[in-house]
Amino acid sequence: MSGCERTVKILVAGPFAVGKTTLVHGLSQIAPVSTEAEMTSAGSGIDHTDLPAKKSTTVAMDFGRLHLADDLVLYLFGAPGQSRFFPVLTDLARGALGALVLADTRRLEETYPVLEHIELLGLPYVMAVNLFDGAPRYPLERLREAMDLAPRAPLVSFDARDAASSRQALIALVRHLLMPESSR
Ligand SMILES: Nc1nc2c(ncn2[C@@H]2O[C@H](COP(=O)(O)OP(=O)(O)OP(=O)(O)O)[C@@H](O)[C@H]2O)c(=O)[nH]1
Ligand SMILES: [Mg+2]
Repeated sequence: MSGCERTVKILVAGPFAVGKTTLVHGLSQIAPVSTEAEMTSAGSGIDHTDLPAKKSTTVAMDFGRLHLADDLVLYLFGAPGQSRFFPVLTDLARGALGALVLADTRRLEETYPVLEHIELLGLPYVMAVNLFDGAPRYPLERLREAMDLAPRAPLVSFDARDAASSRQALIALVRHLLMPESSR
């Protein structure tokens, strides 16, 4: 490790099943830590147990590490999505410099409470729309209005299954964090 290497903690937040674990696992250069628990009928009516490909959910956190540049290492902390886990989100946010807040255009309203919580914590953020196959596509400016984003919070779209695309979303966040606080 070089002397001038900087390590930065980043929170990856967003509602249930939006692709947080997929992003952290796709980008991590170490074996990622995951805390997936199998979804059972106990979650019926609470979680979307109707998503056929979704067999597990994050109950504590995802953890991964990514060398984004020679002198910059990101520690990625993926939070659980459901609002009953917001205390975990609060704990994970401690020491984080910023958050990537994921959204799915089929269920945009589910991102509001997460966004509100991140704003309450005072964390700078970038909203990243994960483009699921068949999900509606909207111009980013319309999405910005619909989500009532902070005027300077960047909004990007990406595909969590594609590491290069996820990387770009994180670069947008790092660029935002590098701006002087007065212009964020
Ligand atoms: N089509 C498509 N599927 C995706 C994408 N990202 C994730 N998935 C799938 O969607 C499901 C949910 O992904 P996860 O990464 O587990 O979502 P999560 O946000 O970590 O979910 P929780 O931890 O339960 O809140 C998985 O079956 C993924 O394979 C995407 O960009 N496109
Ligand atoms: Mg997860």
